[in-house]
Amino acid sequence: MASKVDSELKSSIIITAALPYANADLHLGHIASTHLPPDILYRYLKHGRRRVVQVCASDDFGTPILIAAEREGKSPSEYVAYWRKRFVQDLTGLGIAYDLFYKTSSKENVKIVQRFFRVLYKKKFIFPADVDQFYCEYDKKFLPDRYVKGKCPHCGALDQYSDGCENCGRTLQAGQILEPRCAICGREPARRTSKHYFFKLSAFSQQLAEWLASNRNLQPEPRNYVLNWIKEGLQDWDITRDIRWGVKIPLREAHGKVLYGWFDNHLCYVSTALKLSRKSGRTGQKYWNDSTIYHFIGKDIVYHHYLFLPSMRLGEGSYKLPDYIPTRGHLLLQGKKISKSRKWGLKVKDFLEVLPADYLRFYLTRIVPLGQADSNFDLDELKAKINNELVANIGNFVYRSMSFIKRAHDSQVPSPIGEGEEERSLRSALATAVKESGQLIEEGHYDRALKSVLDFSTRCNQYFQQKAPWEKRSDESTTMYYSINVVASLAILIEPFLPFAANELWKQLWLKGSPAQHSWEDAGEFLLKPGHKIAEPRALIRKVEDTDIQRLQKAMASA
Ligand code: B3M
Ligand code: ZN
Repeated sequence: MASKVDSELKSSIIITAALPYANADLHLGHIASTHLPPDILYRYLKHGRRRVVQVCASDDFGTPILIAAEREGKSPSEYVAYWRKRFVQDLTGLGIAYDLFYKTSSKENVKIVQRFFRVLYKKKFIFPADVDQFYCEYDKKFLPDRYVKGKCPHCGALDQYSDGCENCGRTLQAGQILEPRCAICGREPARRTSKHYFFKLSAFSQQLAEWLASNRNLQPEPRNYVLNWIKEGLQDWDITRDIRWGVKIPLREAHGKVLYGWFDNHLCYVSTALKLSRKSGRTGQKYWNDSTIYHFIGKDIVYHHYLFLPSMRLGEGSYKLPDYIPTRGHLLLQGKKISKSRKWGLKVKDFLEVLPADYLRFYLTRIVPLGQADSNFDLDELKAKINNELVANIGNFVYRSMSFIKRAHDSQVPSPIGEGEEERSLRSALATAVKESGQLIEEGHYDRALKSVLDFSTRCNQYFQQKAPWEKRSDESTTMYYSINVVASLAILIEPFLPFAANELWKQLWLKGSPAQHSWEDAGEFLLKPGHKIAEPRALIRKVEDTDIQRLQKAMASA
């Protein structure tokens, strides 16, 4: 991705992450592609005191959620409220700093969704058509999406939902599934005609192709395969469902239907961001259109974000398209695909019961690149990376420097006596790390940005080792002045990745405020003056033990 951040210094930035369905716990897959990458960018931008907000929400509507609520004997709104609360707990636990984690069922979202519908309908981008639908005579209802199971017409996989095949990944249109069965009672459903509304996706083919070709911030891989889909021809899109749980169709002849979840959910990016804009006193639409917009997603929802979302905005006409849609691949666990039905996954809450949030942030950032390739979460590698890089590299340098100051200087930062060759070289390594890591973050390469910070920390360890302050040479105070100051620099540089460790370190350095209040460039300055007293050093990061790994292994198999 090309970096535009510099030239956009004055404008505001809106960052969104794909909305989790309100029917299951967040697992590591959600975090790797969708919640952690934007949080690194957000935290970094805040260091520059940029006007940036980060929003997300629970995706509340849809058939699977309604079915699950019915099964638990809860009202759907009660059911989704439970999950939203769980999401907020997990995300807060991970230090993902949303300015607002809202919901697609909010009154603000319903309002904007209905407005979109009305405008698109008036402009004839939405039109009615009769469709053949499954209907269960026994349960007396229409059976959309997950209410019907059967055989995939493409690959023959059994026990697939009627809206898409988990096995071959294709989406299915109503009525395509073979050997259909009602998911509630198991009986074979009848077919009935029902009036639905369609969105004229095909009308936007050309505009979409132009936008995809001209927006140079988009990643080439998704751009190219989406352009291919357009070439193959886009199908108009059934945006109504015969259920009660959803945004009501704002027409008199709504036929007891609601809008399909993918019509309303991405508009929640807009409605949620606008709710924050009202707080800042700016009018909503202008705020949106003056901002740089990022939508972070996983590669499984490219179709929806590169086609549905922009075409609805183009058709309605008042909200600009995204500037960036950072798209990342799937996360495998121990080499295997995460799967609910195969009970293979790792929930955020289970991870946090065993190890601190920063460990997950660190490891995921290290292994997930910007791109479509899948990444593999491996427990042995997690242990090795934490113990060798986080503990033995950063943790070691920080602890050694601080303990030395405590022991040899009564916890006071000593005065340097001149600057030698090694000091000049350390300073220049610091300047490089600050610049390089910042640039890599702006380009979306968080893995490489973190590596750059780690390389600097390696350099700090070498400096300390070379200068051997314990030998009490004449320039020992210079060594310690430099060492403790680059410790403070590291606190700023690790903050987007490891916010908990960064803040803890800040406290131990007895500095005012927080590392987040400093600009990125401040990391290149020496913030600790001679005479400054530091607090009691404590090990920032503990090692990962075999018992931790065993507990995580167990949690994976029972996810
Ligand atoms: N809830 C699908 C998913 O969780 C969907 C994303 C909505 S983003 C507007 O992958
Ligand atoms: Zn299939």
